[in-house]
Amino acid sequence: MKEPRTIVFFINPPNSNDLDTDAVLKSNDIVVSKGVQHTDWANFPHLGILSLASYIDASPGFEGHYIDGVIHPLDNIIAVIRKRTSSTLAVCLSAITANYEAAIQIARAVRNLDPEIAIIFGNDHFTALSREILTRHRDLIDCGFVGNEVYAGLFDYLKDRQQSQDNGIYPSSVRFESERIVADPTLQEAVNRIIDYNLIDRTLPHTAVYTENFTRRLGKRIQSLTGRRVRKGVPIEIGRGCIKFSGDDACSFCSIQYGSMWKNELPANHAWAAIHKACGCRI
Ligand code: B12
Repeated sequence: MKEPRTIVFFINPPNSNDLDTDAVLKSNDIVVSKGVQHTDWANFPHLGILSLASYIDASPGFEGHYIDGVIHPLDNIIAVIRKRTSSTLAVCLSAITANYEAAIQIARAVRNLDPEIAIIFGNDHFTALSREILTRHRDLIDCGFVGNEVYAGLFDYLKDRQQSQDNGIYPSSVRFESERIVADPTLQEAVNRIIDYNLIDRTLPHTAVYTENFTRRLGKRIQSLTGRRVRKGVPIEIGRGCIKFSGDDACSFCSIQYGSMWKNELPANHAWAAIHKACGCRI
């Protein structure tokens, strides 16, 4: 019997305008975003795919791989998948409008590499336009998930794909089944607390670039504004407020932001430590 495939890639595709322009035009897609709307924002890890990769990696029978295409060129991303083709179960693409065409290009390359690898989409662009995207790319995208509460559905879908099935109920999924689009309802989920910051550098190195960019673009500015030296960062969504759950990490939202790697390196007089003192959590 064949060994079951275990590897699941979680990819933040590069911003579409960073691809070779000719290739983008040749792919004959409608270009939904313009170069001028993008920046190279490789200052922080991509928390969405890190969180999903960590969750899946911690599940028995799966290996989660994190890749940020804002740092690594498309060819390198495909080469990494090519090297592991026969063990790769799925490639999960995190699509916002800025990187949607790049996501489609990665999906096409993976499909050409091995049609058995499941192509899964998620994040805002898919959430907003799931039916349109699936109708246009029904032969390319096996399944997509809408919204944030996608962990249980994604796990169930991957588990079934591992056993060559895909006709169960997968909360938050949208996909083609028997010639029609099926959307399974979302189930309320607790915040995922499994975050493995080691995954950031396990498949390809990312931290050095994040740190270098952070220092150059933000560190100096923070120092001139606050007098504090900050070497690394992860974004905090302050618009959402601080969700204060009790527990070891005190603040579950911040625990997403400050996993061991970043947290241990945060000096007590760090600018964000001050922010968090104000919000009352014990980082
Ligand atoms: C932090 C942040 C950043 C950070 C980090 C980005 C990153 N790569 O993680 C920085 C500052 C670097 C950044 C940069 C940019 N950002 Co920004 N960013 C945010 C912000 C504030 C929070 C995102 C976040 O971390 N959420 C927490 C994590 C855990 O959730 P998540 O990433 O959404 O992932 C969840 C789901 O979406 C889903 N999911 C995600 N990916 C996948 C993939 C699969 C297969 C599945 C199944 C599910 C899934 O599951 C996750 C768990 O629940 C959002 C606004 C918001 N409140 O959401 C804007 C936002 C995502 N950014 C946006 C934009 C436009 C950009 C830039 C293009 C800006 C620019 N002009 O350059 C760049 C793009 C950089 C890039 N290509 O990665 C827009 C996207 C609009 C759109 N839908 O197209 C948003 C929505 C802000 C806005 N309203 O305009 N951003």
